[in-house]
Amino acid sequence: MNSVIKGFIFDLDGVLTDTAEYHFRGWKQLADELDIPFTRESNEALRGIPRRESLMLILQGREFPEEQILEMMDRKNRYYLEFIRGITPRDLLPGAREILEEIRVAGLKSALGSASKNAVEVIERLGIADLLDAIADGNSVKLQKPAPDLFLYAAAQLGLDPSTCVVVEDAAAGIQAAQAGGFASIGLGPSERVGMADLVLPSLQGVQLNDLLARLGVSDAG
Ligand code: B16
Ligand code: MG
Repeated sequence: MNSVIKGFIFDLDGVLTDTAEYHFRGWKQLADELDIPFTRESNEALRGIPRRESLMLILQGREFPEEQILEMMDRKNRYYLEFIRGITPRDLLPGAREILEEIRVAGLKSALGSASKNAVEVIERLGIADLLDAIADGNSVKLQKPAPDLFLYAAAQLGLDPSTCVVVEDAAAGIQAAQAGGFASIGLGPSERVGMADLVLPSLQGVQLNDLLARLGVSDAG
């Protein structure tokens, strides 16, 4: 791992805010309409997984023509868009704004690295658009996590080498993507899920930049 860190790439859902609940409600409404069983427990498997792949997991091998697949994805997204209309800065997860501000004050860079095609709308509603130097979202690259492409795109937007960036993720697929791209990684959540990250924390609450860098065994560029 490089000993100098110049930037951070943050996942959105599960790291900066908890849109997972709204994704769940959208999928649940669709699944109910299709009479397909779908529970909060099965929703856990969709963490960090893009829209089409999420639908495939819900359909569990049931086959539909492409036209209907597209309609289902669109229907779920319409429900989701309704839910996220209510997002405000109060929906930031504890510690999220504080660490973004600390990174900015320290002269380091921050980017978003989210699989969501709705990420820009969410960060604007959260009021953190001005704290992010670059956006990589579900529209930025073709290959999604666990492929490293999204994070590589984010690092390129920041003008930084992957070895100088830390990815912060809550999903196993996201940590795999970070490692595949040569990034240092911080996993938020239980070690059964993100235990392969370089550093595992319960959340960003109370987290301080210097402490993070020290625990990763790196220093900042300053
Ligand atoms: P959309 P992240 C992911 O966000 C969510 O965790 C996942 O549940 C969702 O299906 C995916 O975005 C795509 O979202 O339907 O809005 O394009 O964790 O990568 O920030
Ligand atoms: Mg996530």
